[in-house]
Amino acid sequence: MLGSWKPILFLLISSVVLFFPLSCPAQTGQCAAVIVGNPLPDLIVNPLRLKNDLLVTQEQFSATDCAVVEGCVSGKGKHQLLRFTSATPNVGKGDLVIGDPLQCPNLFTQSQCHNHLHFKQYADYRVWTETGYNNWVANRVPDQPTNTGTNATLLAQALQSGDLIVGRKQGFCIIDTDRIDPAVPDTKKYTLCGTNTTSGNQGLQVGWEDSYGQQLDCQYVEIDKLSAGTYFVEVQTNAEQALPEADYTNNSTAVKFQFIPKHGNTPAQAIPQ
Ligand SMILES: [Ca+2]
Ligand SMILES: [Zn+2]
Repeated sequence: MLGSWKPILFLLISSVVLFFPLSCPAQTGQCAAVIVGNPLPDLIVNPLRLKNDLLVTQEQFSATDCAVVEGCVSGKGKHQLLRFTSATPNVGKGDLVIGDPLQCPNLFTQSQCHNHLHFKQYADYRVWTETGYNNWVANRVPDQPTNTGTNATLLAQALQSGDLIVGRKQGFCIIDTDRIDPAVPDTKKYTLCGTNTTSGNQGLQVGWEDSYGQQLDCQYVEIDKLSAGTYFVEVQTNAEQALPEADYTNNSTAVKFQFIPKHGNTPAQAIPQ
């Protein structure tokens, strides 16, 4: 009896071996290593989340607050902050696989204050004058990293001239937060940030976004001395191209806003244009 099952069993196994890789989404290897032949992820910044969640706050910091220790604000005391949400969808054809950040010292640094690892190059936050932003968009090289060549020079010049009012990097844990493509399965795969001593499992599935809400620590830029006027807030993900992507030219999003400083009892406002 068993003998007659053998050919069927063989067919079954060989078809599983042959076809499973095709039905399973291709992805990067651990620590975002490129697997030759596999489609790459493609990160973008969600423009609506950035636009909808702009908020100006006044907040008090002590010298031991992680925001001060980590350099999210310039020092202790009261600061005016522009808060916003950064959400980064993966619109590519391959998952971004990172796995346990403890195994990826090339990508992550330990934060003693937060007791977890930060991927420092995940998102750059910038506030620009109108002139400054228009000049940046006209002259930057979108497929090149921001830490070398023309882009690095433009950013340094803009910071010196005051057209780039503030620019800094935000540490991230990269996980599936929200599904944005209804065509992909509604099951999270990468959910665990990990800590400095326990393993995590980070990554970003195709059709999902990693979202950092405006209420979170360090989810802002300091705008203490900003005067009334029109500005741009820009978020660029993977600006230094530390993670492999199919396309680097779509990694930046900006929202134009009118800034109205606090007057009398009316709090300061950032009104998206
Ligand atoms: Ca991209
Ligand atoms: Zn942290």
